[in-house]
Amino acid sequence: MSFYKVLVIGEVGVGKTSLVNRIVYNSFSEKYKATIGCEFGLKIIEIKGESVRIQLWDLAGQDRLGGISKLYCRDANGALVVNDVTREKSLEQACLWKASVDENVCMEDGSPIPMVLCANKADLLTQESNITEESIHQFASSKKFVSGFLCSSKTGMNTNEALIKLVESIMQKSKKTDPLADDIRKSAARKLEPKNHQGDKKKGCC
Ligand SMILES: Nc1nc2c(ncn2[C@@H]2O[C@H](COP(=O)(O)OP(=O)(O)OP(=O)(O)O)[C@@H](O)[C@H]2O)c(=O)[nH]1
Ligand SMILES: [Mg+2]
Repeated sequence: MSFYKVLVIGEVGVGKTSLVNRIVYNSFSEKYKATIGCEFGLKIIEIKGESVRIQLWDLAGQDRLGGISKLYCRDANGALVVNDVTREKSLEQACLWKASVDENVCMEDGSPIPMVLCANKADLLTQESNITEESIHQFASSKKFVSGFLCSSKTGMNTNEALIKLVESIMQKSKKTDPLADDIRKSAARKLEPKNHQGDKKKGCC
């Protein structure tokens, strides 16, 4: 079983914790409780016949001001960059988060780690809005994200799709750049085996 570390990043209140809770527990709460430091979620998914263990690092949105910590980025295999479609400048801010990760971590060959844009809170879009699945997809490609999804942590729209797309890209890229790393990840995943949980979210600071 492979093991990947995925960062979940974006501005305060865009819905990062909600996205992780939707992915891990298939649940949603309207209540807002700011994340302090970092929380963790664990999700196992099956991709192309292979079980993949994904550790989601849900970072506090308020932390970008001082630059995303190198410590959080260390050994990250990919990131879900979340923005809130109801906020102006939210897409630009997502790009700043991406740039901040790019400054701190890269693949073995120096290329950027894969990141997927999650344009969240799609359930709040009005009929008049010009934000569409296509416009998000195009914006994401133009800014060098692997892909972009219009999604909703509230309804579950495209949340799993975004994660699967990211993990597929991580798998593809890591096999190309570092075939040995796959064995290391598999051995790391085996060490986590005894827990035997499908979903497990812990609070903590690293
Ligand atoms: N309508 C709607 N509300 C959402 C959605 N996702 C999150 N919210 C709400 O937005 C608020 C903030 O969500 P969080 O998931 O805590 O945001 P966060 O990005 O983790 O915030 P920080 O931890 O402070 O960085 C909460 O009240 C959520 O219920 C969504 O897809 N649709
Ligand atoms: Mg949070």
